[in-house]
Amino acid sequence: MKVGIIMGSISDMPVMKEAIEILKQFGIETETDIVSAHRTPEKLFDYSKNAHLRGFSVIIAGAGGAAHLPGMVASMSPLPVIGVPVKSSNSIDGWDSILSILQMPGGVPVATVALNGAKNAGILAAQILGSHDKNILEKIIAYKEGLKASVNQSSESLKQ
Ligand code: RP5
Repeated sequence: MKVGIIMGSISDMPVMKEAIEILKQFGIETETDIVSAHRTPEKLFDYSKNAHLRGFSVIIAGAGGAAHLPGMVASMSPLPVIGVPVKSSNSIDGWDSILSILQMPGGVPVATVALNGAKNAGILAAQILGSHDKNILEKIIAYKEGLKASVNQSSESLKQ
């Protein structure tokens, strides 16, 4: 089981590396590549059509601007696709990326996370794998316990 992480440009990497890092923390194998919907359409087609045959279970796709990458992957792949809107320009505050990824037509879902939300994309991918892998599920449970402990610790520190 491995997660495919793709992005439209190397300039998306500072955001997308958070997905790679959190999946590494969960001990989940990833493979990262640059696939541009507009600049490498043949590669997009090949990647989307073959990802499930190459052992991927989930695809995380990040892009900015006219961010058609996640939706186009979802149109051709049977795998769940998680879309990460990347804030790549300041012109309209990332709304271009968000709306391009979020507003998919019925029948072709993309699970869209927050703007620059690559960490959550990684966690969601782990949860999808964890739904049928006990080992990963245990790690997700421990991760959530860690979140709770950290909030409780902050709360306690206010009382001292
Ligand atoms: C999108 O355009 C990429 O996903 C990136 O977010 C944005 C800018 O790409 P570069 O011009 O930096 O290659 O396709």
